[in-house]
Amino acid sequence: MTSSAAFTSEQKKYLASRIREAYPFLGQNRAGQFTNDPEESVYGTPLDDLCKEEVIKYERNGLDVWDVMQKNAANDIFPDPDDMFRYKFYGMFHVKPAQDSFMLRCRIPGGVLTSAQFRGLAEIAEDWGGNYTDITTRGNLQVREIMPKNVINVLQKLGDLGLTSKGAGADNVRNVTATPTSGFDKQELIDVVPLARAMHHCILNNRDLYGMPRKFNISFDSGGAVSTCADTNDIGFYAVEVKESADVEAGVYFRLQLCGITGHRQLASDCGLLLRADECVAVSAAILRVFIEHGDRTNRKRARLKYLVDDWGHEKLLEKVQEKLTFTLRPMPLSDCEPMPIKNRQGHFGIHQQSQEGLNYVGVVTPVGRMLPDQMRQVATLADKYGLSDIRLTAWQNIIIPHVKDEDINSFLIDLRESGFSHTTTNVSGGLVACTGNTGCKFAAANTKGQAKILSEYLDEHVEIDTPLNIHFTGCPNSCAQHYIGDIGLQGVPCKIGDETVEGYNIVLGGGVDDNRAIAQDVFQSIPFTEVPTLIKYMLNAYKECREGGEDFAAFTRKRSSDELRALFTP
Ligand code: SRM
Ligand code: SF4
Repeated sequence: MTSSAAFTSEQKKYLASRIREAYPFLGQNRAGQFTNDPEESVYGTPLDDLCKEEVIKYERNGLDVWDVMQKNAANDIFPDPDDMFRYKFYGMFHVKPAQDSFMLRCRIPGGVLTSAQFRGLAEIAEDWGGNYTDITTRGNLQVREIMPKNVINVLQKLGDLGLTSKGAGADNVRNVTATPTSGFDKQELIDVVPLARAMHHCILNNRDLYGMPRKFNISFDSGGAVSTCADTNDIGFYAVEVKESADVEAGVYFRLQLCGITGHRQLASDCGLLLRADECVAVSAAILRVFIEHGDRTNRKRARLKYLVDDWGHEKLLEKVQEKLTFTLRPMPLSDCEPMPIKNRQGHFGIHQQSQEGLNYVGVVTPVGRMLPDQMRQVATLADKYGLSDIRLTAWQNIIIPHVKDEDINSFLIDLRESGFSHTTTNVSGGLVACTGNTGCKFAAANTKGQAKILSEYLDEHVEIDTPLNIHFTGCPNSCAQHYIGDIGLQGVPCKIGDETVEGYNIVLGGGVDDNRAIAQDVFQSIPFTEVPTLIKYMLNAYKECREGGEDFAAFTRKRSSDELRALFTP
């Protein structure tokens, strides 16, 4: 703690009363809260009870460090620990000891970029970063190895590109995701990019929507073919069709799902409401404000929406949300809606016809999301030459280039190949997702990105799999790459071989999202990575031998207990 810790509780109360006398109504306090009682509590939590991060936010709002960043940039120094936390309000993470530099996390609502923005991001990585970028599991982009002197250069350029990183880290609503094929997907019910953008701007322009009790995720699913994993989010909107109902006109609406948080082994659940598209942003803002007012500010482990709803239930939460709305929430059982369209698990790569006659989108494989600036420029050129300069990033850490004409497909593919990219991949590599891992993240117990590539190359060479498979590599229990939704999920752990500690994984099996939803079950613990490729090869061969009909790996594993799977899959 910094300055406030220097005062006793009595002194703080005295100072608070003096400030109140001098300023009877302060409006919005430093924590971003609208109040006339600014110095005694943060949304009802007494100052003495606040956890460390809340004290930091209380002492100075994370949005108010621009001058500090400028000064530190001029002197090429890192901030003090409190400002280090506040820098994350600008998407700047000091990732020491993994790397003694900043990582920039952008905000790219719906993962939608123009080719000019893509080129600009490549330049940021080249001029001020480590000369590479990573697509994240929220269809977003990170640039690493930024030195303190370049923080302002990077943020200014991001602004010049029409992008921002505000609220990309710390206790803020993270990048708003949307189905990456929105606007051109043959099976979508509604284009959800406008909703993701509206949500993004609502957050950016309401100061009270920063500095929540903890991070928060919002996602919009269009009913399209490619998953955006909306049910792993705190709020997941799913487009649905209502054909016949006494209560509403036939049409497309949204279901509201709440409290997805897969690191805590929970997918979001439907809360019994039907929303019109134009109601979704207001409902999200109301939920955020209820969470801001009532979320736990004393214990970080219980500060996510899940724990408020665990205490209250959906009903009480929705009552509080209703109080903040100017329209009445509309209950409707999920069973009164048409079944949600099924996802195409390979829809994020390969060539797919669009809803627009004669046009196609092409999913380009970018293994574990890493790209070099030159590769990014090549993608931008392809999007300009064959498409409408539109580039989409997916939660599967790859790229989609839409609007390629039928007659141009062949030359597009030739150019794509010449750029060193491919639109085809195997059932293993196509579903490979990996978090940053120990080359960049201090929490990681393993080199997730590197080992994910080694594993997929090994499996591509040694096993033939005829059904899509998602393999998720997460470096620690935080679950950034969502191992609990993988057909195969690997979570990094240190392992002992004799006296030596080596990188290894716990392995979970049978997870999935959307129409295939399930939290994977724990099957293997502490397997050194050197043994992982052969173990998974054995697993996949055993599955192929024992499966019934064409059942996929997830269906196969879900029919069996953890003990049965361990027995069957142990070589
Ligand atoms: Fe994450 C913390 C990377 C998506 C759950 N996550 C971190 C930090 C910031 C660790 C740190 O404090 O230094 C990682 C930075 C590594 C680095 O330097 O790159 C990090 N998380 C990532 C990314 C980059 C993984 C990736 O390679 O794609 C993802 C960035 C998404 C984005 O663009 O915003 C990322 N993290 C997620 C997800 C998935 C999602 O958001 O859809 C989750 C699980 C969902 C959830 O709601 O929890 C996730 N990250 C966490 C947690 C655990 C939070 C919890 O309450 O359990 C932490 C730890 C924390 O917040 O204290 C964390
Ligand atoms: Fe870091 Fe753990 Fe997230 Fe991987 S899962 S990026 S190791 S915090």
